[in-house]
Amino acid sequence: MQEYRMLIGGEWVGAETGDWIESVNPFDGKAWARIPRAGPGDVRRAASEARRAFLDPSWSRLTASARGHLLMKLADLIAEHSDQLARLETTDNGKLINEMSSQLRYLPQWFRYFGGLADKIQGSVIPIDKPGVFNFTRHEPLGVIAAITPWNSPLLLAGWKLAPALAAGNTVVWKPSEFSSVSALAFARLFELVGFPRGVVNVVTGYGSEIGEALVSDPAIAKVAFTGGDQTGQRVYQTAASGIKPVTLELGGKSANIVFDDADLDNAIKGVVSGIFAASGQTCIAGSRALVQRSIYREFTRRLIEFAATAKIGNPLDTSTQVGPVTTRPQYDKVLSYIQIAKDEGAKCLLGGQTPQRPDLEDGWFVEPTIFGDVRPDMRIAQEEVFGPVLAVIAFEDEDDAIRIANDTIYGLAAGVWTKSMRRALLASEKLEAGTVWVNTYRAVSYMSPFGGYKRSGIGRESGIEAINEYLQTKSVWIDVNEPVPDPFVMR
Ligand code: TXE
Repeated sequence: MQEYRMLIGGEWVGAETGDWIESVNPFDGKAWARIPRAGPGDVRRAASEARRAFLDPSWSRLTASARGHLLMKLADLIAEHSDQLARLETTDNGKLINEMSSQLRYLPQWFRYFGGLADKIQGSVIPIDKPGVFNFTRHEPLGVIAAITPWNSPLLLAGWKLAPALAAGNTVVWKPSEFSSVSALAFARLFELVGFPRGVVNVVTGYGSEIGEALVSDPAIAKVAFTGGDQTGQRVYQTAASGIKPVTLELGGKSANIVFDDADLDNAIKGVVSGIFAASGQTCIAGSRALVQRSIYREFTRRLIEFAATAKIGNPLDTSTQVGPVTTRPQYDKVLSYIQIAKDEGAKCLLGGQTPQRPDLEDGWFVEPTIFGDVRPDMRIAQEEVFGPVLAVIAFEDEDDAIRIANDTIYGLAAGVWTKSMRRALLASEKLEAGTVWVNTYRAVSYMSPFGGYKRSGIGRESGIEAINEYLQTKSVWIDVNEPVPDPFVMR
């Protein structure tokens, strides 16, 4: 059993209680590593170390260019270690090695992009309407950022927070998911190797239910950047509100892949499959609803089932595997319970709908790629986030109907549109209530493009230039050179 330690104030430590959590491999259900089970005391120490580091001249007096350079060096180191980190992630969360390797090979770009932005954060000189008075703005870091991350793409989603937060000059306490902390603890070594001052990045591991609130409410924490479920996100938001702390929240969705009757069906089928089965449905942007125009509904579902049925289920460390296990036991139970709910509500199970009956998979948390047809938009399977390989197919009549159904959920993270018509593409991209709209593609993300949710899918944006503003605050500076000082009893 491999043992990992937390990084607090530059020291590698266990939990102060001496407790551990066993990390389980979702492929065989066996514990393979252990991580510290931090308590509120560990969190307090990490937050205060991060605050100390924020004020320490080794970080606060570092030039923005030097800060950016550190992030670039970190990017190179991530690239060097990407294979090793990807294997850790796959062993810990069961997602395909192909998927985790490609995420890890892409991750350095976030650190390069925001590293490059570090010394381009500049205020403005305002031609203020008062003679003899100068006014300019400074964009300053907020202080200590609590980065709370989930288990589905542990390092990628952490990078989306850490890269802009550090580029802006903040320090960080990072709490990865209790289900997938190993790669975070391995990754934390890289900050040391690059030469970040101690305490700039701290990693605490433990159960969200035991340390989440202590972290969010700690007075040293200035802001919370969270990715996870919407119920937890709501709690984090409420706790942050009592300290008047800003948040960025990325909370998942029920994204629609809309297939119009003029679409290239081969491409649309690949897009729909990649949206829901590629990561066993465990992505916030999962296209978990396929909205298909009635005139092509039969042909589309027939071909979709044919294609999805060929997906190879197996060991996620095998590069030929296309569908791996579900990451956590609670998630596995949740997915199976939604399959039952869909059946009970009268949706027609067209593919899958159970665990694969194969001896080599029986210890893992596997669910077959599952497709439900005849789904009505008001069914729970069409409204609630399952976060598993379960697709709901819904028929629509025309453009207005498609948009109405697509927008008829509490979420608004992403949407896909499959059409050859430019008019339909533009119309849909304008009317869809979603932070991302893909036309004739799906699951494309980039460090350059803003990502985030409408409605209950979240607050704020990650990636792209504007993401840096999530980690900055503006100060207005006034300099008055007038002599003598005018009437003190009148506003200037
Ligand atoms: O997530 P949680 P869970 C959705 C998905 C899934 C559901 C539940 O639908 O089925 O959420 O998953 C930490 N204060 N997504 O329970 O609880 C926790 O330790 C502060 C969507 O695993 O949201 C972890 O680090 N933090 C999603 C992080 O929150 C707390 C990704 C996320 O865990 C806390 C994952 C608390 N009180 C799940 N309680 C996406 N948007 O991609 C827990 N945490």
